[in-house]
Amino acid sequence: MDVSLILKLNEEHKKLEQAKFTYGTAGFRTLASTLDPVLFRVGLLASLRSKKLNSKFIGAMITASHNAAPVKIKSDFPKLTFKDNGVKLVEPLGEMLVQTWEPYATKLANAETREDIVACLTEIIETEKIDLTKQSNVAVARDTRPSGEKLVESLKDGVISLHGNLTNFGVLTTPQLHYNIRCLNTKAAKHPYGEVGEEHYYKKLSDAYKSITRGFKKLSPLYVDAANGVGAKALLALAKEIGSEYFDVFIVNADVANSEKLNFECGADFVKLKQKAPTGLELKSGMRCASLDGDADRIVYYYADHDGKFKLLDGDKIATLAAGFIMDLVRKANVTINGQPPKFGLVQTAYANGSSTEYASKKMQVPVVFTMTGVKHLHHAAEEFDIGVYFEANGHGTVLFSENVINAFSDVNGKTEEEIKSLNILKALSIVINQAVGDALSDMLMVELILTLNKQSLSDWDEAYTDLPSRQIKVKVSDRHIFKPIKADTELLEPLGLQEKINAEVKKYSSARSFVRPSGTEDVVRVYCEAKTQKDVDELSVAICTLVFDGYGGIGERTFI
Ligand code: G16
Repeated sequence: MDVSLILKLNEEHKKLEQAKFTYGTAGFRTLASTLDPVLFRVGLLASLRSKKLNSKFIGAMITASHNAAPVKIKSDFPKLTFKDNGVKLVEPLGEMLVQTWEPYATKLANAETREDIVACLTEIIETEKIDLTKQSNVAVARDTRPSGEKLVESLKDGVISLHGNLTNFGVLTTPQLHYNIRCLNTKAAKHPYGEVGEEHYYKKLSDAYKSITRGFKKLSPLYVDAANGVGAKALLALAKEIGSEYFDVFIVNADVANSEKLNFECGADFVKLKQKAPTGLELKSGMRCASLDGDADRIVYYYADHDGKFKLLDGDKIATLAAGFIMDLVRKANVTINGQPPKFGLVQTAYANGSSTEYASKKMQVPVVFTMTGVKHLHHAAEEFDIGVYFEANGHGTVLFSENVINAFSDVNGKTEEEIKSLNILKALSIVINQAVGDALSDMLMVELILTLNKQSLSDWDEAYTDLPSRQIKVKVSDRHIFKPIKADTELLEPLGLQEKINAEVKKYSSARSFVRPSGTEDVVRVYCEAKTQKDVDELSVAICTLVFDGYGGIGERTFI
């Protein structure tokens, strides 16, 4: 290890004393102005990870995804006071950083002195038995946040300090970086994932989509709110590649040049939480609409019913649509693995609407597994199945096909016309659906493909089940780290006594549930409530938010709904 080079470059990326960082739900995410030393250290860690994995490419995505850039200081004047950014590391096949390395990331980011940094690196090298003579390859991309450009330079210095190579892909969606990383690392594999580069990503998705929808009646236009983020440019390029004879799209909230607009009163998170259309989209009956988030890894659909009422089709609805469609195809195609039907499963989190879980487990007879919040947890759980569908209610997810099931699709030729047709659709779906990570654009094409083949409108799709009324509210507290969730985020171990108080409130309502957990991406505590009627949900939400705010250090506004 070239300690003198590390220490020399470290001088340019000094950490402010007392700044504390945690590798959370989706990596490091906090004020961009504090992230320079973190990115330098992430560059060091990514280099070590690559060396550990025989020089495989490791990805670093610089994004704060759904986090809104601006914070209002006066309700009528949205002035920027804080701007977030973040970084997450990507494993060779496009998964999130292996969880055993997260503590290294946190420890390295918090190392106070130059001696601490060297000690921490030495500990990782020794514990992981890393051969420092191996080359390291790191690839970085960023979303449209202006702070990203400078943070790439900080990361680069970290990579260079360990004599690594850095490939800079510039501005991409998060899933495009994951795609590139998987392509780079499977170039020489039996089944390469694809060719590296944005244009190849668009072509791969587009070719598979067109191969199946050709000859079917085109759906009415889709209005997509791109959250004023990187998804706007990517969707435009994808739609161009597909062509308007297959897919009509109108992109709104595509103002990438004005970064203060990113996720501001728009985007998937805003639409899901506020249960209303974003600013910039005048929702009318008959329109088909969707919203992406700031780095285009989430998507939710919505429409207005005949009475003009806003109707949301969130991640749970996407999951059940996909699961039902794929299960039916697998049955029709007669696909088996060692003589048995493929193992099928759905992975959800505590935020999944109770109706969706009941529909999946009782009506569709799909095994449902619950994990903690964070796609990194859902992804691993989904890998346990031959076909694992995972979606968070917020619209983040994908469908994973195991190698066994992909081989089974190729092994069976199909005897009847129905078998052959079903197999072709399954093969195309396994290409359209991003296998590395949840991807808003790929998920959108999956949904559009299913609706085209099923000849379904958004309201037809929505009929599968009716959501229980629910609310998710953010409460600001002085220290969210005192909240310690257990049992897949459904209960709190600490602060002592709070869970009992929550239980007592929930008991007052029929079919109700509520849980409280600290966000891993924002400085807030999230409160989720669900009950039989909207009135019950509203009352319960106010009661739980009041408990948290008054008893556990609430700060700022005390209005919850
Ligand atoms: C990230 C994670 C998601 C998670 C979300 C909210 O999304 O990737 O899995 O659901 O944060 O997490 P939390 O409730 O801990 O703040 P994104 O789209 O921001 O990357």
